[in-house]
Amino acid sequence: MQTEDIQIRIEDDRTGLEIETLKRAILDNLFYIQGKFPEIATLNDYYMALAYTVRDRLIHRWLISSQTYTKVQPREVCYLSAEFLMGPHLGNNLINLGIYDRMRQAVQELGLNFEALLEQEEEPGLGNGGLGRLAACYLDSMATLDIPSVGYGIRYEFGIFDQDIHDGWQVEITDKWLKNGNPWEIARPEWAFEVKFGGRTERYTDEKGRSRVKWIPDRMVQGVPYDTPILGYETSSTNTLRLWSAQAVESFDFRAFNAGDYYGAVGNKVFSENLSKVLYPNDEQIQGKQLRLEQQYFFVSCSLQDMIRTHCDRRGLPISIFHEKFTVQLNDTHPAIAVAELMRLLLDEHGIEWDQAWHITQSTMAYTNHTLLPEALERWAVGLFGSLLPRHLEIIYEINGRFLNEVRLRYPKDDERIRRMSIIDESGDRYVRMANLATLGSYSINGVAELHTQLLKQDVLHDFAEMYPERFNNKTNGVTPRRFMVLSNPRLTKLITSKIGDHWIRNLQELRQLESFVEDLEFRSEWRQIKLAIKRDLANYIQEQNGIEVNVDSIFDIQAKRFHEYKRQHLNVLHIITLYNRLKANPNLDITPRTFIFGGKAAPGYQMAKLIIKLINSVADVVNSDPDVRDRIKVVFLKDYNVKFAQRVYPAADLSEQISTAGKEASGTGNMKFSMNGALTIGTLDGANIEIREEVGAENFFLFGLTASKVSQIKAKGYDPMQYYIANSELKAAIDRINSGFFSKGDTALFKPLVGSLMYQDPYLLFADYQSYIDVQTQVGEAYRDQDHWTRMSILNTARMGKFSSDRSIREYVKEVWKIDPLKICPPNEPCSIH
Ligand code: T68
Repeated sequence: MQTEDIQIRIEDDRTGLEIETLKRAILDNLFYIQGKFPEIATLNDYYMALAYTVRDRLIHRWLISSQTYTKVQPREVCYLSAEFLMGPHLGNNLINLGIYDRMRQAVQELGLNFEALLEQEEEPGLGNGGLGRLAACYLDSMATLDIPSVGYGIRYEFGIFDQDIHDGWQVEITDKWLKNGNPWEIARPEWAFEVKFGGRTERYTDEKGRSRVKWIPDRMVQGVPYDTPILGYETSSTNTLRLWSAQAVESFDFRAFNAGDYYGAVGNKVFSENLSKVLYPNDEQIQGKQLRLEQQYFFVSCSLQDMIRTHCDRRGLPISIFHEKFTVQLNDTHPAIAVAELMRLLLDEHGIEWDQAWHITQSTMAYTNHTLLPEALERWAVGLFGSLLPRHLEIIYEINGRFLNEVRLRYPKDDERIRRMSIIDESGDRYVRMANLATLGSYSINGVAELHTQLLKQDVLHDFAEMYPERFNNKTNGVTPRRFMVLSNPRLTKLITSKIGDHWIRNLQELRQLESFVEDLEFRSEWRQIKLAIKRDLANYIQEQNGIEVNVDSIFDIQAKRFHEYKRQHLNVLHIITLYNRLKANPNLDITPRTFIFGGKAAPGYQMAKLIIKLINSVADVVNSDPDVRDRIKVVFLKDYNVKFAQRVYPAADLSEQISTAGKEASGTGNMKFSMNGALTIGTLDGANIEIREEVGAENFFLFGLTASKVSQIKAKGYDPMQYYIANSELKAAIDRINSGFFSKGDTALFKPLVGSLMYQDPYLLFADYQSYIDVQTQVGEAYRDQDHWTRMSILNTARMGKFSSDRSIREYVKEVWKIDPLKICPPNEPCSIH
């Protein structure tokens, strides 16, 4: 097909990529968009002008993409996620447009500081951690691989809180990320949808004499889409991130107002606008709050209505082939209500019969599980669920009834199995189990690393995997090398590219070619110099932020991730205290100097996680100022860990701490980002660590600890942490040191909850893994002394990380799950044909 007819031909300051054009465009946007002249423009005005200059160039590609999709009507992926942890857009868009260096020059020629402008961008922190960041990496890869896709989520007015530290404690501060405006989004109020809540259902007979159901809600909210363009790397494909913002519905408001219920009307406005107000800051633990279910249903309903409108109205296609044109990937169970909502839309709004509706639904949905932790498995009290979504509860009962009949046929008289597989948990108070709903409603169910998928099939979804083995598959996570190497580590990128060219950026397996440079003395020296320069940058940042001077020749030993007991930041602390005790006992002890760096947020209601942060800061205070230590160890807690900051941290690490209790971390993705940037990993056989070790080689990975199966065995036998405490003098000394009040100015009560939990329960087996961890840390210290050997291991880590590009993950989803063909988008102003 010739596509000249869908070319948009504009040749002006909004599209040109030459330095002079870019300069003119920035000044033009400063003038016309910001309404400022240079003499009075603030840094933010210049940032906005620069961002609009970049956005203009995206929009051209975006509109060509969207016109092409309208014309070709390809199959599309809709990635439904309650979280998208995008991080700053500007730098990434410049990389993907291929004009990073040119733009820097343009900006400098205008007399502006490019780095300061990049820094000026407020981070859109619309996610908690790994799950939200994975969604963002996948958007980048889908666009890069020319896969027509939309990311659907919520435009939270306040994202994940900013973290401050007061007296060693975490303090949460509201994240007002929209305060200076968001140049990357475009509001589309004309494409809003209404979402119903509460009320009751009514049966009626339609004109064809069929029995139908009508939902009469008692509240209504409007979802307004805000669109952000997502450009791929070295392609014109530009997909959409569509985030829904909740607004009051005018007509609904007026009805109450006319009846004299002014407060009721205003109340509805408050209810509506609260919906998308704030992201729930809890990762891996659910709270069962009504507002959270409202948020989930709100964005799911808007998104499905949007897909159906595109399909039926814009493309004029019959609803019966909806599943051929759309596939929905559910990012965990947060959007799992989509199963019931699509059924409702098909049954009640489109008048489709049950069996066909179920066929369409089940052929549309695919579900990714991200956790096995029981406290993170979503379930909603039936009462709450029914009062908010009465029609959905009926549909779920019907799905469940039909399903359990099948189970009964297949496994007669197995009541236990029926109880386990039911969507409704009836073991006590009744709950809707969202994982069961998602599993049953999906044609594909996947875990996020080999071990995780295996445990998922063995444990949480065992009965389902037995009944529908063909639906289960693994998709090991990946991360985008554009943001986490090219953008965040320009020095290393330049060195790599000077040796092997730049194809590795879209085909990460090509990093393997670096292996042939391992024996090259000069290459190793350059590699080492680069790491040192990056460490110097981080050291300056630490000096600025924390006022702590660190030794750049020490091992930068970094643990950066959300705080959770299963991630075992406190095991890391036990190692620090052990080293400290050794130095106190023997001040002349020859140890490899280390800088322990921590970053991460704790859920605001998670007391134990917050206490671990306090412990780190308390240990830091003591260790950093003890003259006996003589700067051989330093402890640094860097506050407010987010994407922006992560990009600074990964490249600077020598050692990456991936020390979760085996079987608990579904995959991990930080582990990949560190290793790609040449850090060595100290880690357990958990999540993707196992696959990373397989790739980089056991000799380039510091392994310690129990395996997942050993962990369950020990637990089954009855684990007694006290035995380890009694038998291990160094462990005992470390624990006693905390207990004695040594780190808490004599306050022996402060860390009691933490120490007590370890000594008497230790649910995450720190004591059982302690000695192994300490031993391997000793090996790390020794290995670091041979800088040349360490550098070889570092190079091999980077060289062998090709598997962990999110491009690989997305290729697997495309081929094995979604079955979508790539669709090339014509570059602006170049006639081409669509394949
Ligand atoms: C993470 N999960 C996994 N959850 O812990 C991690 N949870 O192993 C994995 O690599 C990553 O997902 C990507 O697959 C999360 O990040 C959450 O953030 C979360 C948020 C809300 C509710 C529950």
